[in-house]
Amino acid sequence: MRLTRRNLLGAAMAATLVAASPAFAAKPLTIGFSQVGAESEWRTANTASIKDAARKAGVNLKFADAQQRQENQVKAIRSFIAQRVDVIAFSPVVESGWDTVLREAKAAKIPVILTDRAVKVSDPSLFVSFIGSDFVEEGRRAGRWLAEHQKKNPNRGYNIVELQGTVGSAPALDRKAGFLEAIAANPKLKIIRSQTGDFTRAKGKEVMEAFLKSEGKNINVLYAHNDDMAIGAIQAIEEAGLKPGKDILVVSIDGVKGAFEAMMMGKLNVTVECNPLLGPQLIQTAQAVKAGQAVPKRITVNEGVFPAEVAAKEFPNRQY
Ligand code: GYE
Repeated sequence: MRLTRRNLLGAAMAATLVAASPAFAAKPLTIGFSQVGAESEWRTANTASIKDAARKAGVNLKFADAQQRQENQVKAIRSFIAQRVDVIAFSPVVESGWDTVLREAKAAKIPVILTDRAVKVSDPSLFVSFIGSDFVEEGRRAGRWLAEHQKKNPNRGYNIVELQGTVGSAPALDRKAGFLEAIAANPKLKIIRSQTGDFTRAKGKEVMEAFLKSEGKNINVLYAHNDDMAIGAIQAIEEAGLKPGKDILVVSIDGVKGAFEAMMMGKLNVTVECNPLLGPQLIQTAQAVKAGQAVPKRITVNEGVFPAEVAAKEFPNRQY
């Protein structure tokens, strides 16, 4: 073949096409991700962050919504194993009951990354890394805010009602434990009722209605394990003819926009931040694991506490 300009051009074009064709490009990383559900504003932001980070990194994300049920997560993980994904990631709805399915993933040599919530397993090698917040510390921060508030009114007692998150979930167990620890030394702070509101607005409202029916004006403080339950409960408090944020102090966790709006209206007193934007860290960790690099077993997230006084100033900076 004579090397004419036209031939050269044709060869160059063909080479470019070959390089760009999927058969020759490096195989994209495939991650199977089992999400808890869509129970809260926090979860919506978490899902968006993960999908967005995967898209930006060119990762093939297989996303499954478990609708708050462990059995759906187990099914999703088994299907990811059958599909031979590169990495499995999931946010476990509850802490216990994962040994069997995680052993199956290990036997299939598929690394598992936990995001957001922890698991209790007999063998820590069943997952490579856990990326998420320190929920005990979040509970302590909520308790400390209340203990500080109480110091300003030292003679007053405070009866607290608690709206717990999903039964058996790491954030519900840990946020309860951290809060109790922070108020333990103060006899003026007393939890009089505690029940789950499953992290949703609807349940938060329903359970608060029941608390109000049985305890009425005895209630001085609501401690909610997330903002959505607090927002539902705020409605119940108003419907009972009381002022949330004043007649009943409201303390919650997450720091979603809805909480900042409630603070700006004087209906919520403080929210402890829990950052849902875990997508970029998850994708980076999955890529590192796939490349055979060592990753930290525990990756935490930096977070703050936002009382109502700073809500208006902070609101424009909020990303979720
Ligand atoms: O606080 C709550 C969500 O696991 C940290 O789950 C997460 C919690 C979050 O439903 O709003």
